[in-house]
Amino acid sequence: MKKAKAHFPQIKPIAYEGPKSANALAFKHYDPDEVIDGRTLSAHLRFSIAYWHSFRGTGGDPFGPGTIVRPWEKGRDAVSIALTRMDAAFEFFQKIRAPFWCFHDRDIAPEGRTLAGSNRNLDRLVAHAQDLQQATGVRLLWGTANLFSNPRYMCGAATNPDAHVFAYAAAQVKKALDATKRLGGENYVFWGGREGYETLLNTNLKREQDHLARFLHLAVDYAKSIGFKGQFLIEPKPKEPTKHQYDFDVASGIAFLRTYGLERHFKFNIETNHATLAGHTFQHEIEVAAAAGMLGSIDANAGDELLGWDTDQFNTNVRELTLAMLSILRAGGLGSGGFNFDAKLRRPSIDLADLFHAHIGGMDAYALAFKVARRILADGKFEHFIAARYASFDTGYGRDIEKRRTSLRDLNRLVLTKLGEPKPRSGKQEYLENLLMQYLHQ
Ligand code: XLS
Ligand code: NI
Ligand code: NI
Repeated sequence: MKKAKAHFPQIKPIAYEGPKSANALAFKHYDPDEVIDGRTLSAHLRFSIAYWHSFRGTGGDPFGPGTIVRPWEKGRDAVSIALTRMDAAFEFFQKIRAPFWCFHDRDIAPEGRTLAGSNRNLDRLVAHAQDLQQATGVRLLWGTANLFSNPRYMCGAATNPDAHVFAYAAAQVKKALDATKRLGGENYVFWGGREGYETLLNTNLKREQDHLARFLHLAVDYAKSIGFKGQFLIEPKPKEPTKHQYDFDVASGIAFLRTYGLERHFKFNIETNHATLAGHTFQHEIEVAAAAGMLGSIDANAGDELLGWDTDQFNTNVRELTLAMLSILRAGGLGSGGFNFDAKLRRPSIDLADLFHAHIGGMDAYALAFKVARRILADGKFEHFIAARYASFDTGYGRDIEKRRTSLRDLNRLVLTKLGEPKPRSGKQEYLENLLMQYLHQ
């Protein structure tokens, strides 16, 4: 492969310079090469860049067109532009020191006039991605299919009332799975963009849910038939673009997967901003997935407390991320997952350097949170507090309850003859919040 021309000539690969550095284009907390417990920080955190936001996002919103104009967005035709764009993307992945990337089929290759034409374009770009992955060492965290932008999917893809659209979406997923496998993708994501409804006046909810499950089973079967070993992930989101999305949050996702016998094949890709849209904290969604052994990966971003939609901002809230990281580390980490920056620049952030500032902040915040969470766990103060809070279930009748060795009759007798009234004990929330603050500002 010929050496591509630099698309970010002014920017050198981002280096770690430590917390005191005044260089805005340096990491303050994320040293990708730092070895912790025998693994580099880069291998612990598995950061990934989202192609759609960073290389297809233009800053457009419902009130106005895009503001971000990239110098590489020119060429003879859509495919040649896509090839150059991908060169720029891989240069960025390397300079920002991200070991992974993620994409939707339609982010990397333009749609053709027919499915066969789209597939040809995709093949072209997947071949190019293969070369670039090999040349740079950047790997694919996950692939997915865009089943929500094209007008054919306006009433959903797998949940579309028209079987023709279901079939088309199935064909598109088959191809996206082929592409993901070819690029060594470690996971494959289903985000149910328009798999929901706008009004129940025109919707058979039960039938749509059945169809969604059928669709996922078809994908599982196909993956098995081609020997794709990646982990399947569901990415819950309660709404937007639809009024109600079927994979509303992790809890409803678990219920859905179990209802249809899919739970062995899926884990969750949890997005911070989707958690908050569902009325949960980020940490809550992680805990619910971890409790079911279904914590898969993270779409790292943040919403805005004052805006009720998916603003997909870069997250520098170290407190929120430390709590999330605590739950992730307690669960034993993300396995084949990683932290994918499903986040976009604000509309006025039009400079090339802004793309770097955004990711540097996101990576530094996660690295800091990782270190603080590790310190908290090593000290064990919170662990001991929580363990002590439930200690009455470790022995005696408490243990019998957990081990299913008591009945209502037994417990009734016990309270009447021996235990009497329970003695209230403080939950100590303020004490614990202060303790957390101490760790955050050491
Ligand atoms: C949109 C989703 C989307 C998925 C991938 O809200 O976050 O970007 O991550 O389809
Ligand atoms: Ni996402
Ligand atoms: Ni999102």
